[in-house]
Amino acid sequence: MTTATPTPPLVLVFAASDPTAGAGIQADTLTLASLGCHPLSALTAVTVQDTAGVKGVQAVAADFLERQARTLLEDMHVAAFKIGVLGSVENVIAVAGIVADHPDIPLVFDPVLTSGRGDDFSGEAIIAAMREFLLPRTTVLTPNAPEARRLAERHADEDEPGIDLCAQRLVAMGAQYVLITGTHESTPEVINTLYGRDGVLRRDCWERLPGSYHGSGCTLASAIAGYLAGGAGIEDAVRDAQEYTWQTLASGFRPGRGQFIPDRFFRTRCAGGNAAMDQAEGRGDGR
Ligand code: PXL
Repeated sequence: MTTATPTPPLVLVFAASDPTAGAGIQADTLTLASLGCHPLSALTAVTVQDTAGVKGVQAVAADFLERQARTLLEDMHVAAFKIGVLGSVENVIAVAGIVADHPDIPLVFDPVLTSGRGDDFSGEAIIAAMREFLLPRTTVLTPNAPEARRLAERHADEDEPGIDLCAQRLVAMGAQYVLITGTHESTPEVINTLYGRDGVLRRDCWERLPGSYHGSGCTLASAIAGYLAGGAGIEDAVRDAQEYTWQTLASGFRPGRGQFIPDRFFRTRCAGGNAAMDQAEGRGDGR
């Protein structure tokens, strides 16, 4: 009899395809694999894009999305969920129904409203469905500051609410924890703040790197899901995922004419475990 290798923690990702593998389900898969999890996927939408921008988005039919996820959940024991771009109101409702059937599995929700380059992913109807159906089931919500402002809504008689107030509102809508990232703010350092029911739990400052990166939010949210799947508590998972993400960005590369892509395998490459690149270097063809 052969001894089976123990199964790594399984994380089920609901997200859209990004063919550049900078963001989207490919980014989640790379991140989770590099952290020692096994990534399962339920594809929500297909995009056409390069490193400069999104050229097209097509949502997967909600019933087909639902079949992808339920088939996996009937077969395997999932340790965490991660949700990214959903692509349609129907998909938000389908995913909310699925995760509601598994209330004990921690859920990291990255409410992607636009790509980092401003391409729209979620119109007002999708945002309203996220508020109503998904926030109440979210363990950790990971908006950037502009997404937090849009999701939290400005009341008719007020100026733009501060970020702490937005977090408070998102917690009141049902998210257990909210991690607001400061990448899009004009502060000299990037400041990320984790909120819980009683307010701020931790605030982490990171050196702002000079490049423009594609997929940093996907990396961060899936890393949190990966650490939670491995058994970490919320605050540790958030701290370790930020550290990991910063390292992927610091090792980022620029494969095309557009943005940099985080290197989720920076550790393996440092250790020389990099067969394809070693071969290319051996050939000396400069590629
Ligand atoms: O980075 C957010 C994001 C998530 N998912 C997909 C994307 C992007 C950004 O472009 O394309 C599929």
